[in-house]
Amino acid sequence: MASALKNLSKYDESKLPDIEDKSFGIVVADWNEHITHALYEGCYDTLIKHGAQEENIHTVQVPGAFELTTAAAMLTQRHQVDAVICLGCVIKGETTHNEYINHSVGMGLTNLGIATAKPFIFGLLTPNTEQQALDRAGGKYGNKGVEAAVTAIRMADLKQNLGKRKKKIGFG
Ligand code: DLZ
Repeated sequence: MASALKNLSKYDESKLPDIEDKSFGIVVADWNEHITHALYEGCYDTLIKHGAQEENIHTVQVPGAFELTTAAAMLTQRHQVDAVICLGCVIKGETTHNEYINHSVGMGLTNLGIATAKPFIFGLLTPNTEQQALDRAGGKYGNKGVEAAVTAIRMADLKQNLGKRKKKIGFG
């Protein structure tokens, strides 16, 4: 198991670009809020740490993970953002609700990204147990909210660099 080997939230901070001029949307689901709000904190703090201005981070809370994609689309209609990060946690239960919600969010964000050529980041935990979620929301495997923020920063930068017509992006 990859995540059993290392804390995936560790990254080389010096390799990330400054994002002072970038805007972000964060959509966070309230279901399992003891998990998702920890993801949000990790995500928000990471954006601020790398230079994002508070006024350029637009946060929206939604009831559950299923609502993430719709709210992400609404947010991009209202605000000019360089990336949208969606955070949620669907814990497997007795029924297969988790499969429907998780697939729907995955496909929804993929479709939004393709349709708008904008990064929509999948920050949805899909654990089998609550403990697995806690381990990834500031626990022994780090915080997936931090990782989602790092991905958003890199993707926002990618879009800007593509506009500069560089020959190679991401190889130094
Ligand atoms: C209904 C439901 C269930 C059973 N479990 C979760 C969950 O673990 N995590 C989550 O984010 N949302 C859950 N929901 C709510 C749905 O995402 C959605 O809010 C409702 O089905 C209404 O569309």
